[in-house]
Amino acid sequence: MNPYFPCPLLPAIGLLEIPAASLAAAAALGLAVATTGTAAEETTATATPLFNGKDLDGWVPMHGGQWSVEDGTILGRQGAGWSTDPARSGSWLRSRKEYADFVWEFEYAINTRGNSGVFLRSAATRNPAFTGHEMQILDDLGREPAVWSTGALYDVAAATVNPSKPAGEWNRVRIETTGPRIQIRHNDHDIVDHLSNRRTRGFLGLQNHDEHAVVRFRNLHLTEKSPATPFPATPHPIPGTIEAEHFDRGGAGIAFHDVDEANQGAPYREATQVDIEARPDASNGHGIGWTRAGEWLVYSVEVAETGTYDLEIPVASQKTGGTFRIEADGIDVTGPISIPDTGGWSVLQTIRHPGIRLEKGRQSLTVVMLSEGPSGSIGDIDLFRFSRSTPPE
Ligand SMILES: [Ca+2]
Ligand SMILES: [Ca+2]
Ligand SMILES: [Ca+2]
Repeated sequence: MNPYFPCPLLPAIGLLEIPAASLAAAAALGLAVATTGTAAEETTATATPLFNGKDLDGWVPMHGGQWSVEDGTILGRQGAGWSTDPARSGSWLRSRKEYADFVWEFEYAINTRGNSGVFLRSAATRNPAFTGHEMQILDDLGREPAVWSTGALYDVAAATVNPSKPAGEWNRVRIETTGPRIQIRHNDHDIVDHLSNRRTRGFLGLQNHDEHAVVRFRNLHLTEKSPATPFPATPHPIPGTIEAEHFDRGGAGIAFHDVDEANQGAPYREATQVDIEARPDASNGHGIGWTRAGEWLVYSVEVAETGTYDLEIPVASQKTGGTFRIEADGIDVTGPISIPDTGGWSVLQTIRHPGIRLEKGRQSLTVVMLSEGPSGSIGDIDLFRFSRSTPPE
């Protein structure tokens, strides 16, 4: 569903999950949430080079194609595998990290009759032109703008004018994202201003389209407008324990997505749509409840060393719960994890998921709610405890 227009109906099952006293507090908070939105979270803005001019550090080649660095530019050729099948991806170069709200500036040059594109907020699986968006790049100077011509959000929104320069010349692009809004300036023309119903967070990418196309990119800079930042203050160390209720700061679409605007639970954190429940049996006295398919939560972490980790998660569910997975910098590292019937919403039971491969360093873990079970929910989650796998590999 469209993540920006939350369902106003509160699922009845959620009312079973917390005491009546907390509901009154939630109602009061719900009003505050609706009026203040996510503006209360702090923002920072620093332009960062996405390309060091020397190598492809920070980028990940996907599905073949030939990528190289020449004369301070990223050069793509010998692309393969592209189609309009939303399930299949061709060759592209993906940013290692995911981004939400940003200003992305870069220059590109395309060869005669060449075809390329850039991706924004795309997933690492399926066709990135359809999980996020593709801004089209073609050698098509002088053609009428269409949803497939240069500058268009491919298949979605045509450019107001065709901004293309002749083949081989450098074109300058500025793409700005703000929640659902995507604005594109191309060679000093404002050509796209679109409200998207797709992902609000994902990878950036450069397309390597076919064996004829030769595309160059240079001067790639990104300004993150509202990056997710750790709560309460510093990245959660791994190995270590992450309270489920300690998802990042940054607000909706950046640090989390929740299907309804109100916090159905306890007023533990200000102005969050995430449903935090107070429960005396939980670590830190709180956990996450009212979990629904499509919701996600971001946690900034610092992994001590590359290796394999085991995960323990205290959960509660009345009837069999649903499934979720964990992504590390946007890559699925667990597959679906199922929450069992623990005997009731008030009964925590620790589930285990061994053998999770994590790379050393700072990164974002995203808990993605996949599907609801007979309980009508995914399940209540207290915390995530990571320990080194025993015996170590
Ligand atoms: Ca909510
Ligand atoms: Ca929720
Ligand atoms: Ca907790």
